[in-house]
Amino acid sequence: MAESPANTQALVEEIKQLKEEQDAVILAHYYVDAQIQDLADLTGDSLKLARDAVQVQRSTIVFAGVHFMAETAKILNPEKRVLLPSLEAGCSLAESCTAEQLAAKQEELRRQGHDFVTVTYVNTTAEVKALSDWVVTSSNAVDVVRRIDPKKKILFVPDQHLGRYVMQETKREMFLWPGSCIVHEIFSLQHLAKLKEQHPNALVIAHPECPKSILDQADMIGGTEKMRRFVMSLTEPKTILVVTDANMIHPLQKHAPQHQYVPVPGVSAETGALCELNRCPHMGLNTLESIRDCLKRGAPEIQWQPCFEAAQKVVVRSFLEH
Ligand code: CIZ
Repeated sequence: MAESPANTQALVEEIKQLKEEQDAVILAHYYVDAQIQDLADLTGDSLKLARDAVQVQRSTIVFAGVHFMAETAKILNPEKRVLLPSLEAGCSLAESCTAEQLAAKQEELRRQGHDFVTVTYVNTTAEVKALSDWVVTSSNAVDVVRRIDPKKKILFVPDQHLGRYVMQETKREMFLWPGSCIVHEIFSLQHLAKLKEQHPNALVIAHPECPKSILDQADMIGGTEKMRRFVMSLTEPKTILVVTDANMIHPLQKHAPQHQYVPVPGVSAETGALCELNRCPHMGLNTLESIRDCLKRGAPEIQWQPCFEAAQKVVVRSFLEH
């Protein structure tokens, strides 16, 4: 049941107080609930939040996002306490590529005589990052790939759609891993076509984790930070059809209120049911209550793991030095 406004306000005040007592900051991804984004000290996509995390002065970071994001914050800040409101907040992409599977693929390509580098999307575990040459996000993947020695082949893991988009933009051949995001995979081409008919002057902005059939309909393709900057750059009011997690509409609306935003629905692959607001269930585990509880208990905490050391070298090179 939804909280009453008075209860919500009391919860927000309690979190603010706990944040002071615990010397904490809250970092929130654009895909979490609007109330949490408004309460956070910093919001952004995973690249911006990873870079923000290294500037944090306080001793505790509460990461309102998913596991790989909090893990990346810990990798970059070993001395800080990093809390994640729910350890269950995972990612279908991270699950699709284990370290064992990646090591086996790399071994197979080496045996076949390929000279390649491994470019890994940030939506992966630290163990997978530790086996990689570069870690990329949807914000910097094209730039990073453009700088890779053209004589090298590229193994891109685990998002096949982002990989295909990067291949198209950079004209680099890649071996693609067959992973995909459960949110971006299910946007309905049919509903997008209907919305385009209803709003003939609308612009379509789509995330590169979407399949090619959707990206072919887009006026602008980009990660969430690029979307935010794009809508801010348009002074004339527009209708914008948004093809990413529906919670992204909140920062778009906040930073560029001159436009009308329309979420494109998804269709469940299993049941065929329509999701008017297509949102990541893992991000949905971040609630005001779970943030309050994790600040109160000082848990769940991301603990340093031996593989973080190797992952740190790759993440620092990719996010902070590149
Ligand atoms: O990079 C991120 O934060 C993700 C998962 C999406 C985006 O484009 O912001």
